[in-house]
Amino acid sequence: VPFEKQLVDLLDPDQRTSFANLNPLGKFPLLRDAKTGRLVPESSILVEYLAQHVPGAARLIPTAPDRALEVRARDRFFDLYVMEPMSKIVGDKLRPDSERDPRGVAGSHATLDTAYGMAEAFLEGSTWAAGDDFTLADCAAAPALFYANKVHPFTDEHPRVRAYLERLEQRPSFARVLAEAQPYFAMFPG
Ligand SMILES: N[C@@H](CCC(=O)N[C@@H](CS)C(=O)NCC(=O)O)C(=O)O
Repeated sequence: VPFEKQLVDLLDPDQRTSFANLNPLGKFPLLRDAKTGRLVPESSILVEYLAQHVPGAARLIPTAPDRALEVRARDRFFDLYVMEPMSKIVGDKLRPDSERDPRGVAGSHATLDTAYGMAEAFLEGSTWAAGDDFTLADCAAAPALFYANKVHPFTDEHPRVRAYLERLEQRPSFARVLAEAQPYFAMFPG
């Protein structure tokens, strides 16, 4: 789908205010449909919006209801149980020592252990997160696993998860995201 990318620097007060006028929660990505002016926040909704409104857009949720549920369940799994604990660990690293939350961070590491174990099991015999087709679940998995692996590295117990992330990184769309994000990786706390 053709699109025009607009980078927003939240450290710039004017840009922050303009963006907050469009999306008060201040979260990326935000899609603006140039034809209708409609604003669409939330990545998973944005993917569904494109499938509904743009001919030729990828259908990343299967039409069969049972398969669709499976894909949505995996999308939620990666968003809530990999992305969320990863963000908690990263957020904690960015705080001053006096505001750290060791208990919350330990809980997040434990959640990632459990989630990696679950992913290791469901990836057996599957190329992608919900079977042999690339779906919305893989869009959720890509950034979540990429950053989770940095703050809570995969071990030898997770060969399938590791190989899965490698497949995701080779996918042209995700490879492009990683290439465009390269200038900002230095800001990620090590
Ligand atoms: N549930 C949202 C999460 C979006 C999100 O957390 N975006 C991050 C960047 S990837 C963000 O906007 N961070 C800026 C901030 O929280 O100030 C989605 O899937 O779109």
